Amino acid sequence: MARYVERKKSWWLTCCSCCSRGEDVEDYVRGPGGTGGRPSDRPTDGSYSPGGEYGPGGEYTPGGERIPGGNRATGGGTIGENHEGANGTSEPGSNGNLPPMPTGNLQVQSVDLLKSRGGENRRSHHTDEYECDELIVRRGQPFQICVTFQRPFNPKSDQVCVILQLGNSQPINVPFVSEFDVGGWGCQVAETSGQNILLWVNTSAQAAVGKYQLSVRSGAGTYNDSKLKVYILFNAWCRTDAVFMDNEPWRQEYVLNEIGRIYYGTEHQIGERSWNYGQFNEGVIDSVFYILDRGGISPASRGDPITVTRVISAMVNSMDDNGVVAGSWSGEYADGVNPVAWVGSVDILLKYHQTGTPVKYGQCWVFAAVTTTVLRCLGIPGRTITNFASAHDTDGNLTFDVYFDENMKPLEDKNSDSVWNYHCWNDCWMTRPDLPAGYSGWQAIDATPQETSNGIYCCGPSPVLAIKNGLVNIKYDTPFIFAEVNSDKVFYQRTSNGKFKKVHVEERAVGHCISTKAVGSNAREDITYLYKHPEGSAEERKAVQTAAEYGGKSLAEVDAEDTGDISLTVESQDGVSMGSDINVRITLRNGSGSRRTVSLSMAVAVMYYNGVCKESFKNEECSVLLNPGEAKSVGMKVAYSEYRTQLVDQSAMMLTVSGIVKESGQKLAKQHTFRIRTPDLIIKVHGEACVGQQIVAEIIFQNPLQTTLHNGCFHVEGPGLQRPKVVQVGDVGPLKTISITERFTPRRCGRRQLMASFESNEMSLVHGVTDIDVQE
Ligand SMILES: [Ca+2]
Ligand SMILES: [Ca+2]
Ligand SMILES: [Ca+2]
Repeated sequence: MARYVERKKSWWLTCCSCCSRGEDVEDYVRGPGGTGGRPSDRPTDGSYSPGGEYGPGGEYTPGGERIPGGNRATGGGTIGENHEGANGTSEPGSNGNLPPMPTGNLQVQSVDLLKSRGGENRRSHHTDEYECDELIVRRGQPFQICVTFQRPFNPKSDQVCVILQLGNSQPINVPFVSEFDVGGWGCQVAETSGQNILLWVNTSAQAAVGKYQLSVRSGAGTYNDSKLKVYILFNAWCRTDAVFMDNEPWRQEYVLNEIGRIYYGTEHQIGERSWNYGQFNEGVIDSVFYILDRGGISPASRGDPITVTRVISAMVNSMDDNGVVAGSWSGEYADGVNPVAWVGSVDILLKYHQTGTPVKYGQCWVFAAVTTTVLRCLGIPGRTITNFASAHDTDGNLTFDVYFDENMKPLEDKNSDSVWNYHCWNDCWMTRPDLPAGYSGWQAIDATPQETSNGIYCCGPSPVLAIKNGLVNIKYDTPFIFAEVNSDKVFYQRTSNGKFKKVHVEERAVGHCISTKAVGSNAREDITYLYKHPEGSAEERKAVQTAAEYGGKSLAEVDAEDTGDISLTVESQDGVSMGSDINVRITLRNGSGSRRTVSLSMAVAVMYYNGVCKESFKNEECSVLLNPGEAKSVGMKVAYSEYRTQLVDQSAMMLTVSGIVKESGQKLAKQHTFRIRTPDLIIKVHGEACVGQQIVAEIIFQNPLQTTLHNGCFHVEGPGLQRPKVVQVGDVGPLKTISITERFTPRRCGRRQLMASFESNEMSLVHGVTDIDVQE
């Protein structure tokens, strides 16, 4: 008995304001034979059947009992007004001693959202992987709920109405419909069984995404319970959803895959690492909704992926809005986490949700990877992409500009444009009803704070096709992304009157090997063709020309000086391991029929991956004499002892070669970047992995250097396996091997990946990953 008293009490306390006066509700006498009403009594064959395929023996009689327009009872008054309180018979306390009311106004006793992770609702909505016990559904697709009343439901005379409300926005009264309108709000009775009814509830394919409160109105009033939460997400499986993606393997990858590969390095030495997006990890979905709240998106805009992704690109960086990740390129990360040490997004998102303050620190791949997590968690197909030799056009003229003095020495204070060795951003998939036809599909968004758009640090969505064709008038922020992938590199020399003249244009310097993880495998997929026409093609020149015209600057004005008869190429060894010397070779070719003398300057500087160089630490000059038609190479060695104290985060260096040909006055200029390779971690798993059973993994690192690495630590995590964890190991001696042993208990079955990284004061960017097959 006490159980029912308790339930009745909570029922009234959360009911509509007219009833919830806070008085205790005493007795609540269960009726004779009242064993029904438990959710377990519901039919179990409730397969996904939009359009009203009712279960066997369904008493549902189409026709009479639907509620046209949603919330209006046919009897005249609204259902909400028709509760018994109006007659004084169900005032709290007033009916306590009455017997049950088999014929009274229909009163909801309980609502079961059928939300279990392995249940039909969550499996058919592809939400069963979320480590969250709420009902999570994708919009535009029906789900079932079971409603239990105090007496049998009479389809001929009873009405019920499902109400969904997002925050304080206008509640949605889900109308009863005879057939589900594809992608429209609607409700149908699937089955009745004694006091239970099984309802199909269909949400609009334009519904705002978020945490809704569900309530049910019946003849006796509205049943509210704060526990009745429904999380509604975007739906790539629904044809009428703006993020619909008509390809199951793509959806598996771009919505459901929790693990990604992120590419970095240089176009010649592409590195790759695994990343735990972890969009299904416990707490992540709430963090993501928190981000939307912090981003201040109105409920009306929360259904629009254009607005939502633009706000995500703003909120993932901390600029303007105290968003998720604080960027730093300083090399000093002591008061946070070194950007290269993160192994996944989960830690970052959970920390942000807990503290409400930006998490330190990130660089482009961290911003992009967290963005992918947010996109996939919300159900928007998304991927992380890497562009090599990515220009950052700081003055909006759509060219990457490099300035030299009269002697062809770089003018670092004037060179504000830069080329990042690589830069990461995101593609996300949606229709673009706001643009002329043809721009639906992949859209680029970039969450790394680089340049403001309408006054805030956000970027995109910009249709990838518009970027490809140089249509920089197509919103949003297409000029910026166009410049990243296809700006011309223009070299200027200061003349004696202090003005600059163009001395060289490289049309192919920017935007190479645009990469993303392939669908269904760990291979690298080259998607450069989506972002630009082939270098050297007429279409590519047309795109650059088009962009320049929209940018108000015709390339016709840009006449490079005659390129001359001496050519210059630079090669460096591929993938030199940390600790080894590096050999660079500069080759000059004389294409003329005369002798040529070239004065050459070479400068090597350590660079941050964003293209910003430290002051050069090695400079050489020489003079090269070339006979007609002759080619000559000049070698340059950069010893480990020279670079070891110089290196910053990503172990990259830039060689700038410039020169003047004595006889012709021709200017030569070339910038070449190269990268030092760091070692990999080895991960060994001991024993068979089963859900709920502890297993052991050994993670091994060998110091390749003759020097001690200080303040070493490992980051370890894997979705469904191991929550993010940091293990401090202190100093690692010269050439020493260390290992750590991690014990963890897999939470989910299937193929999982365990990832680890190692960082120290002297060396970071050390990663490892291994597959683990987890049995049920
Ligand atoms: Ca921001
Ligand atoms: Ca520029
Ligand atoms: Ca180009």
